[in-house]
Amino acid sequence: GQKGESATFDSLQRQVTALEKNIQTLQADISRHQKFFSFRWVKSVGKKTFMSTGTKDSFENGKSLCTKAGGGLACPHNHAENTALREILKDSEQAYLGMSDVQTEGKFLYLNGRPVTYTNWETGEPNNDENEDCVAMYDNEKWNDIDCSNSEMLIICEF
Ligand code: 293
Ligand code: CA
Repeated sequence: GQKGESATFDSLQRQVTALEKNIQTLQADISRHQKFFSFRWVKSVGKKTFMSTGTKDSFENGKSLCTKAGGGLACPHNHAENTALREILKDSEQAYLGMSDVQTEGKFLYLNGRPVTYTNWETGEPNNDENEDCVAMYDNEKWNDIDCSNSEMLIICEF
């Protein structure tokens, strides 16, 4: 009868109102978490997210740290990604990039073996100064080839 239908309608309306309130709370929580995580160590660009724990280490240790976490060593493939990565660096910090020319001097390859397509070298780099096979980003967003065993490089991973 009509009474039953309107009781069902009232009940549904209350449920919808309650759900709307839940969604609002969740959206506020998500927004707060996004602000918290993007404060320093996390930068998202397109479908990629760069993340650092603040650890400084060598190229090999950095690679394994990122791989174990389910990602890879940060590797910008275009200007937008390069800028996002730079935003994680504090003044005078440097970070290893996921590429090297350890196989053939002067031929930089991504860690999957494909040739590097986007670069942002500092003037005069890469200079292979005393045999440098790895690449690090300076805090000015530019790249320098550098020794792979330098353990003072910030490790930034990508996911
Ligand atoms: C040389 C010349 C410097 C340069 C440096 C780096 C080392 O010392 O101008 O900054 O190499 O390329 O990776
Ligand atoms: Ca160099």
